[in-house]
Amino acid sequence: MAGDTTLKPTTKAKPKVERPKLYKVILVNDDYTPREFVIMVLKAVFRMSEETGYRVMMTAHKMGVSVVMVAAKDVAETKAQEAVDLAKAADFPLMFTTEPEE
Ligand code: TYC
Repeated sequence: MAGDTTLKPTTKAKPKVERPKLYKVILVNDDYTPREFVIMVLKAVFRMSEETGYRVMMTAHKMGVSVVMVAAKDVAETKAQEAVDLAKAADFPLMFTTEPEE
């Protein structure tokens, strides 16, 4: 019918482009794991060069902790687990943890 207008409800989709939170992998110092072993793990799991591995290891050694990488949650957790598994296999107490970035 003329003049008959049906108004469709307009649903305006709010663009929700929230980036997934990134997670830090953190290397934790201890008194027992040899420095060379820490560097070996950093090179093997995190593809670091000898120089970068040495610097990251020394930061944890001196400061207590050091950020190793920042990645999506699943990647960070998998890498941390791989690194801890290598340490466990060699009977060292070396720890890697993950935490969300602010
Ligand atoms: N503190 C250890 C040592 O003196 C070396 C070490 C460095 C261990 C960093 C863990 O995350 C670490 N042998």
